[in-house]
Amino acid sequence: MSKTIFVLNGPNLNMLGKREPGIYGGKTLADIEADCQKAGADLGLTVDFRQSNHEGMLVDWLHEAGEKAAGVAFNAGAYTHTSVALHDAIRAISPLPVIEVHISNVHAREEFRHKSMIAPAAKGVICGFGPHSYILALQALKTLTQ
Ligand code: CA2
Repeated sequence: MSKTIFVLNGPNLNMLGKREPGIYGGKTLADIEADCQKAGADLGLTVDFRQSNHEGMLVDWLHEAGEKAAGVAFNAGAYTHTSVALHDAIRAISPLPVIEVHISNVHAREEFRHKSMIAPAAKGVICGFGPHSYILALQALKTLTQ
């Protein structure tokens, strides 16, 4: 049976492709989901792709992943830089591998994006490769869960 990977997306990622294409590119979140579904199928993984603007919903989904998933690719959006709750939720589902994902290179941007609250709890971090960051995370999770 194929393993399930949760791909979780935080606030404002539903706006991708509609605003600020200079930073995040022209793809919509639906385009990125389609790419993840294809890559997941090629890797023999089942992808459960979700987005919420609400921190508590992301906490609930991480807890759900702890019961149902083999790993998580997690773009927490701006909550990356602020959320102790998401840090704690990732630790609460340990040792489930959670990979922090960003479309942009957060280290080449404003100072406030250089700090991640979730990176210390995550298995690893992938950022700066545009939407391909998600595919790299799925490939890493395939290897980690074999
Ligand atoms: O680069 C990433 O993937 C980010 O997680 C994207 C977040 C940002 O807060 C993080 O620092 C880095 C922003 C999500 C998308 O926000 C939009 C804002 C306006 C228009 C379109 C998207």
